Amino acid sequence: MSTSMNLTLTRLLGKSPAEASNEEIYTALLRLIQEKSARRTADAAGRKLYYISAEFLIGKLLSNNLINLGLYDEVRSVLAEAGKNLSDIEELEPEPSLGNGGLGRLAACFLDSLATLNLPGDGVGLRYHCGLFHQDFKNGVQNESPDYWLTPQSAAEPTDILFPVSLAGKEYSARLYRLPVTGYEGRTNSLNLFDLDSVDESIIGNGISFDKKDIAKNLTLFLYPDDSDDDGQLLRIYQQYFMVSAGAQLILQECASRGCNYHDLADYAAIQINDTHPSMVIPELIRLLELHGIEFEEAVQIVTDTCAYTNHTILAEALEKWPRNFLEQVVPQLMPVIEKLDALARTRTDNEAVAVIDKNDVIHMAHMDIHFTHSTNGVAALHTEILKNSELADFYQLYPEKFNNKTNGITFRRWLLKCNPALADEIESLIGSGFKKDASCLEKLLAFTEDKEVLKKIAEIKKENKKELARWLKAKQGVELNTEAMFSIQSKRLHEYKRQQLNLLFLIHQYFEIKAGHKPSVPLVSIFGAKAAPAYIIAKDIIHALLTLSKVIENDPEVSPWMQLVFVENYNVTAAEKMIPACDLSEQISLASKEASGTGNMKFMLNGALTLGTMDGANVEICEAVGQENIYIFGQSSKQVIHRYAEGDYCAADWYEGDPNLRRAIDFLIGEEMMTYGLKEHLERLHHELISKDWFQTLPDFNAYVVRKQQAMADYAADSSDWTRRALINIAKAGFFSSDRTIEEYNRDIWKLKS
Ligand code: 26Q
Repeated sequence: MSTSMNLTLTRLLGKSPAEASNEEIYTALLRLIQEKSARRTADAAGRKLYYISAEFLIGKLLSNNLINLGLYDEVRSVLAEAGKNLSDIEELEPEPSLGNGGLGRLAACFLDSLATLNLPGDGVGLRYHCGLFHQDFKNGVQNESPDYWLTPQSAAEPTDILFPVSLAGKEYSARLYRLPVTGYEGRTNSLNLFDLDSVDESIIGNGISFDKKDIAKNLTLFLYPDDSDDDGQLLRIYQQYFMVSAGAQLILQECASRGCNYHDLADYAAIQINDTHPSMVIPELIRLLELHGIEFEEAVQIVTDTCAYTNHTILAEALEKWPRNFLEQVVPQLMPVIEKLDALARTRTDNEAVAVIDKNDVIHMAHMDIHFTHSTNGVAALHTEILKNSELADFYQLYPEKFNNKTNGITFRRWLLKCNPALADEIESLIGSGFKKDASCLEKLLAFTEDKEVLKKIAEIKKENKKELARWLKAKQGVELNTEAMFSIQSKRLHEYKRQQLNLLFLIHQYFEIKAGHKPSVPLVSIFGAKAAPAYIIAKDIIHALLTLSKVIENDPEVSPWMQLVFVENYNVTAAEKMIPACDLSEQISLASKEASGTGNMKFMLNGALTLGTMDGANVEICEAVGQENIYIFGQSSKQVIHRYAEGDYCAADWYEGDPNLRRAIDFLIGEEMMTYGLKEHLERLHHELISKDWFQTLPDFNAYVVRKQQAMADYAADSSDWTRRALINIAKAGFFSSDRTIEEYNRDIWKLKS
């Protein structure tokens, strides 16, 4: 019985926990967290990091904060004694989905690691009223609705700190909100989110539609407003400038209050630009420094020394570029600065390909970043090599010293301690608690790979996690999972390069095999979680095909005992925390060279799944860490893919014509079974896309994928103890993928902060 925690909660509640409702306890716990975290804030000594990002996919905070403040076990037991269940209380917290995938989740993991490592590092972003849309399925089609997360008790505290921001010549006032970021046995930093008081949720109409021109009311309503038209794109620019202008003013104000005279800004601040979305911070800071009387050339040097840029993508279409007239309209005050930056860059090289403003009057944000920051990094070893040797080769030639790699990582506090407490406890009982702060300690688990008792325990934990996922899905979506089956999971944003469609073709192939009497070695439950951008037609068609196939399988008694296809609605951090610990086979099947890193791959590995993947992104480093025998690699290499793109000779139709199995699987999409449950237009469009374009080369990797996946299933069925042994090796080797390691590298090479 923890008397002091009982007393604290009773004080906060004004009554005993037993008498309080779950809502009251939730509010009291938020206040407890506030009190405890406030005691751990401290001013930076020397440089302070500002991680500026359009996304912070933080996920639910309650339990994570309790864990990081060392209160979780005590609170849980006091509540249990009062007949309350902490996980019921967790349910009351809405998830802040302020990001759409890897880049936003990475920012959240980095904040956790910074605070845990006692480094002064704050986030700077936007206080969106609705995070990424809420997804549900109607008639097998994705439907989007607003995802409100702000509640009266919401943890982001408004402040009286306001900054003027000029948008299209009109003055607005950005208000700062602060969210405490608690480190695990570390310090408390802050996530600084800006908002506009006049934003008005009542303008949201059908689904997620709203008047895109009413900036005063719509500015921070949504993360990723639909940008399929000009107004949507302009709104993105409004959002981005609002964020960076207020952010730059906050940074200058904080540094000045610590004694900075602006000439020495780089001694007080390090600014990390998370992809190109916050790139306008460069010209904005230069503009502000000039207003403080600093000459242009010196201002450029100061900003270059202060800022660093991270690239998260090699897809050319995701590299932001804006027509000059868009920026002229929204941020005319930046144009003279951007023009001078363009002219300055042209004095360094006459290579037109690296211009800030190109011949067509298009402004390339990534180019501005590379010229005018001191560091450009990729997010996995292979990704950085591809940037240096192909995508950004011209820049690498110009500034070889600026390029460096920082392989991504994940915080083990959320992705092990929080989401898989049984596994964390088992690890602690085997190797002690050191791994919670020093992930490399996990290697000590290698001493147990031949210990049958340990393997049995690890297998039991996995089984229990599968049952837990099954209970959750039953309650949420009414589906029953066969927990005796192997669980394969592909959860990530829906994108053609990630190739959910390859998994789809495998499942169709498997369906045919079962119908032909070739039963697989083990029943398979294939679980998907993914949101498609609302305007991304083919991505939505892929979701539709998967949902339709799911029905076909479910309604076929010959097939359904052997395979199941489940699409988890509204995949978000909360869902990921349930799914990842229950996974046997982690699907990381992007077209080699296209996935910058991936971070889901790391989460699955840490939770004891084996990876089925291509040699792409961080899969390459996972493969090196665990060894070929503990991972299932298949498919073309990045070199082959890059070569094929360069030659331009890929012809999907040839592959389709040349392989009867493949042809059978693709044609199934428009066959009778699928048409019984699905929509002709969607299925025909996907069918046509696959045989006429297949831009991400699904077809050449199909056979290799089928073979490797069936091998994984056979291995799983043949010797479950050996499977668990290999899973344990994956867990033991996951230490490198801790975001604590990543942050230490950023700090060593780029930020140079003092703890
Ligand atoms: C760009 C222009 C216009 C509209 C939207 C965008 C846009 C929005 C979001 C472009 C990219 C993103 C998000 C990218 C992202 O999440 N990238 C992922 O970053 C992870 C962290 O580094 C990597 O692990 C993943 O490989 C990468 O896909």
